Amino acid sequence: MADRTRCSTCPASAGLARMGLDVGKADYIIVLAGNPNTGKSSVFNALTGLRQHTGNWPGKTVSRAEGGYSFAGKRYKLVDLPGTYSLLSAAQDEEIARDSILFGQPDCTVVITDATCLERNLNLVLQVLEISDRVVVCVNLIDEARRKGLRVDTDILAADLGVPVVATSARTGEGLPLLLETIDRIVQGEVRTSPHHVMRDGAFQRAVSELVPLIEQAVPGLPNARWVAVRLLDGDHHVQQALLSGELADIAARQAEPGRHTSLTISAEPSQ
Ligand SMILES: Nc1nc2c(ncn2[C@@H]2O[C@H](COP(=O)(O)OP(=O)(O)OP(=O)(O)O)[C@@H](O)[C@H]2O)c(=O)[nH]1
Ligand SMILES: [Mg+2]
Repeated sequence: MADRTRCSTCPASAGLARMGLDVGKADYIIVLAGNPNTGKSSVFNALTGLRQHTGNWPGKTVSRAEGGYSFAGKRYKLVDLPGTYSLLSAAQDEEIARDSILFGQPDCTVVITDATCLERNLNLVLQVLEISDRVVVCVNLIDEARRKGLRVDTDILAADLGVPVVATSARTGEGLPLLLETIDRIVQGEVRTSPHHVMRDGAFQRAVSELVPLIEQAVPGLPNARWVAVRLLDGDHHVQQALLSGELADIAARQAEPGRHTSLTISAEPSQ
């Protein structure tokens, strides 16, 4: 049974109803992305009431899992992804995460980072900022960072990245109410973000602008044609191959298929 109750002692509970597997017709789709072992499934479990497998080693989540919660009168579908180090990775075990982040078109991407090794995690954050402006950076394991004497200034980080940054502990529930509120404000369009983009010169930008319509023509309905254009200009052979072989078109079609995730909820068990 899904846990629809509001736990009065849990700090994450304000306005939150955990809906377990019972997502129904969601108003918004939220994806949890991040490097391996940053607490994505722990955040997922805290918000949905499900029991995705967690543990202190990387690579536990191997397929996407879905669950639901409602907050502030809206129903959210939350997608827990396997960890990925980079959107540029060709590693097969990062494929599901990479394709979902790039082509899944969520209403908001939450990048879960590990506060104790934030710098390493920022690589993926910057890549996600290149492809979406509906992003929240979650600095998780903040309790662990504090224990190690580390301090993260979320205001400065948010100003540098151009998107909201929220410090959380999925273990204690700290920061989760603010995370829910921030996601809500992003999907409602109440927060104007201005994601940090890596500086490229004018000639490069012009080449991107010329390539984008050609890519969109070659692969109709492909989200993030701009990202594909940048990768082609950077000489990425994997992307070039995927475009020429029709693989990109297949990925885009798969991501757009309704109900394509159903089998992947199996790994998630309701908590009660
Ligand atoms: N202290 C502390 N531990 C946490 C927190 N969030 C997660 N953990 C622990 O960190 C480890 C990794 O958490 P997971 O939720 O499995 O991480 P993940 O990102 O889903 O991992 P993969 O699926 O392998 O990529 C587990 O041992 C969690 O109990 C937190 O905020 N504080
Ligand atoms: Mg996981």
